[in-house]
Amino acid sequence: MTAATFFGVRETLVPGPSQTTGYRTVLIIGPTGAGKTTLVQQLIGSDPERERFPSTSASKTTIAETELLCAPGDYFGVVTFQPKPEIRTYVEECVEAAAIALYEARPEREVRRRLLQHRDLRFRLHYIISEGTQVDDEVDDLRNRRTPPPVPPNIAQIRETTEELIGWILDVLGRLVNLELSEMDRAELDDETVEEQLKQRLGDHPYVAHIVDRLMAEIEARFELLDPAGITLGADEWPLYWRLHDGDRKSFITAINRFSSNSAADFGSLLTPLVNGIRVRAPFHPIWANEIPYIMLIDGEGLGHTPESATSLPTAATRMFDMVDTVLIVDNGQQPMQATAAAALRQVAAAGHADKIALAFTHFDQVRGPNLVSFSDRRAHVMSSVDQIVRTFGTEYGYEAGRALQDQLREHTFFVGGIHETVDPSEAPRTVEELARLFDRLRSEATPLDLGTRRPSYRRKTFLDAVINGIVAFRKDWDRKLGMDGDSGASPVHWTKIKALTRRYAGRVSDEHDSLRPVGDLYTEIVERIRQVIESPETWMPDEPDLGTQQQIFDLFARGISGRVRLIATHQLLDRASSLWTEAAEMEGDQAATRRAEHISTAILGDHLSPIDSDGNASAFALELLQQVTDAALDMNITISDADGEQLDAGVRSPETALEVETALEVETALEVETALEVETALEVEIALEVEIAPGGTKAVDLDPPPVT
Ligand SMILES: Nc1nc2c(ncn2[C@@H]2O[C@H](COP(=O)(O)OP(=O)(O)OP(=O)(O)O)[C@@H](O)[C@H]2O)c(=O)[nH]1
Ligand SMILES: [Mg+2]
Repeated sequence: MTAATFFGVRETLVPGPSQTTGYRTVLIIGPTGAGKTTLVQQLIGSDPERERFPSTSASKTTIAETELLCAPGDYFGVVTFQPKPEIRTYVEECVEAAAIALYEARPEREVRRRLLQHRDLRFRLHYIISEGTQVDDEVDDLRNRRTPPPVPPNIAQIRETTEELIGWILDVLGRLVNLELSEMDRAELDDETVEEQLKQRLGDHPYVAHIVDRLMAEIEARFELLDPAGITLGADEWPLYWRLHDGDRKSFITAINRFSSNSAADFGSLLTPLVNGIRVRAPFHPIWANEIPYIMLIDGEGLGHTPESATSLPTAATRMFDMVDTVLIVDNGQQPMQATAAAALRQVAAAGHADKIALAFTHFDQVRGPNLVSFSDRRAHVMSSVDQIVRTFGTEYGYEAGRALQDQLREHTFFVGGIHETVDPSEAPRTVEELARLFDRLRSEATPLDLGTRRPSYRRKTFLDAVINGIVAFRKDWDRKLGMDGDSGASPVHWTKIKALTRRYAGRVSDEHDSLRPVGDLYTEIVERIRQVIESPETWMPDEPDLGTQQQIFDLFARGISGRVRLIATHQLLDRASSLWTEAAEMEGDQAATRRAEHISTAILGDHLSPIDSDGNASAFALELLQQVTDAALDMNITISDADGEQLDAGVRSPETALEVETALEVETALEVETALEVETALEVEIALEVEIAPGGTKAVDLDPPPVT
C-alpha cells in the first residue's frame, strides 16, 4: 500500500476539499524543528498548554502526515496505521542495533536506547512499550515548563511488565551475541565483516525471531487500549485505520492525542510511532479570529539538516504539489534559509509552483543582534538571506524566473515570534498582524490565469540532453554515496544505512530511508535540468507574449512535466527494479557490504538506469522520460521539433507505459475515490494480495522466555 492509498483512505472517510466547496489546501514543508506544527497550532487555535495538538518538540517530532481540515460542525478523525511488515522491519532493526551495541560493549543505557529508539528517530519504540523518559532527548515541550502530570495507574502497571520484558531481551541478546562470536573465526576477519556476519547469524536465529515476535505482540496489545468499535482491521488482523466522531472538543482532542502525543507521562500507551496519517475535520479557527477558514493544513515530516537531505524533497511532499493551493515553507528566522530550506524553495519553484509559495519565518522573538533593534531591521536581515537564494535561482534559471520568484516572496513572506505560547494581541501585535495576513493568504483564491494563445517552441535534443545529463548526474552522486566513485575522497554513506535502504526498496515499503532518497534525487536532477531548458525556448509562435505571461507558461509546462517525471522515476527505480534491490538486500557472507554497493552501482545505477543503450542511442528509459516532456507539451499546445525543424508527433507512447502511468495516476487522484465502501473493498483486495506474497506473519508466541543453550 502506498502513501497515496492511505491518503485515499483518509480522504474517503473524512472527505476534504473539493473544488465546489471552495476549500483551500496548504502543504507545509520546512526543516525539522522550524516550527511548522507550532504554526499549525496557532492557525487552528489549539491551546499550546492544555491541548498540545498536534505535538511539538525540538526536532523530528511530526512523523505522520497530519491533515487538519477546518470546517463547521462536529469533530471527525481518522488515523491510518503503518502496515505490519514496515513496523516489523523497524523492530528487527532495533533489535539488531541493540545486539551490535552489546558486541561493541557499549554501556547498558546506550544498549537500551538503541533497542527502544530506531536510529532514524522515526520509530520510537519506548513511546509504545515504555521504559521511562531517559531514552529520549526529544520528548514533550512542556517537560521543561512545568511538572509532568501523574502517571495513570494502568500505565504504571504496563511499565512494570515491559521493564521485565526489556530486561529479558537484553539478557538473551547478550548471551546470543557471545555465543555467536565464540563460533566465528574472528582473527581472519576485518571489523566490518565481523559485524556483518554477526548480524547475519543473529538475523537467522530463531531466538531473535522470538524476541521480535514478543515485541510485536506487545505492540499489538496496545491497540486493545482503543475502543474496538472504532478500529477496522486488515486481512492480516493488523489495524488499517481507526475513526472517531465526537461532538465535544475536549474528549475528541484527548482521544486523538494518543496518536500524536509525545508526552512522557503517557509513555507505554501511545500509538504515535505506529501512525502514518491523521486527518481531523473540526470547527478549528485561530483564537483571534472568530471565523472558520475553510482550509486544510497538511503538516508532515520535517526535512533533515544533513547535506544528503538537502538535495531533494521527499516524494510525500512533491506528490502533493499539484493538489494543493499553497506550499507554505516554514523556516527558523534565527538561521534563515540554510541549505535545507533554500533547497526546498528552489525545488518547489523549479517544479513550476512558484506562484503557490508562501514563506513563514518563526522564532522572530529570538532573532537578535546589535543592529537588529526594530521589527523592520530584523525583517530586512532575514529578507536579505531570501534575496540571496532568489539571486542564485535567477542565475540558474534566468533573470525573469528570479524576478518572478522575488515578486512572489516580497508579497508572501511572513514573520512570527513567540508562537509556542498563546499569542496575546495586546502584547504581540506584530505577530498577530502577520498571522492574520498569513491566514488571509491561505484562504484566498488564486486568480485564474489567462495564458493567451502564444506558445514557445523547443528542440527535442535540448530536452533529451537534459534528461540524459540528469540521469548521469544522479548516477555519479549515488556512486559517491556508495563509495564507488574511485578515490574522490568524499566519505560514503555508512553501509548499515545503505542496507536498510535496500530492504525498503526490496519490499517496496518506502522510497526513502533516513535522508536517503534515490527516487527523490533522480526526480530532482532531471526536473531541475528540464526547467532550465524550458526557460530558453528556441522561438515563440506566432510571437512573444509579455514576460509575466512567459513565466506563467513556463511554470505550467514545468508542472505538467514534473508530476509525470516523478511517476516514471518511481516506477523505474522502485517498482521495476525491486528484484535487483532484493538481490542487494540479501547479500551475505564475506565483504557483503562492499559487494552490495557494487551490485547497486553496476546492476541498478549502471545497467538498469543507463541513459544510453548498447548502440550508443538514448535508452528506452531516457526516451520514456522524454516522452513525458512531449506529452506535457501536447497538453499545452507547445511545439517540440526534431533537428530538421519537423514537429514531432507527440502522441506516440508505448501502450505499456501509458497503462502504468495511468494506473499510478489513478491511485494518486485519491480525491476521485467515491465511497468509503469502494475503498474498503479495494483495500481488502489489496491487503489480501499483499498477505499472499508477504513472508509468513507472526505466530502466537509462548510468553515464557526461552532458555538459552
Ligand atoms: N521561541 C520560540 N520558539 C518556537 C517558535 N516556534 C516554534 N518554537 C519551538 O520550536 C520547537 C520546534 O517546533 P515544532 O513546531 O515542533 O517544529 P516542526 O517544524 O513541526 O518540527 P518537526 O515536526 O520535527 O518537523 C518547539 O520547541 C517549539 O516550541 C517561536 O516563534 N519562538
Ligand atoms: Mg512538526
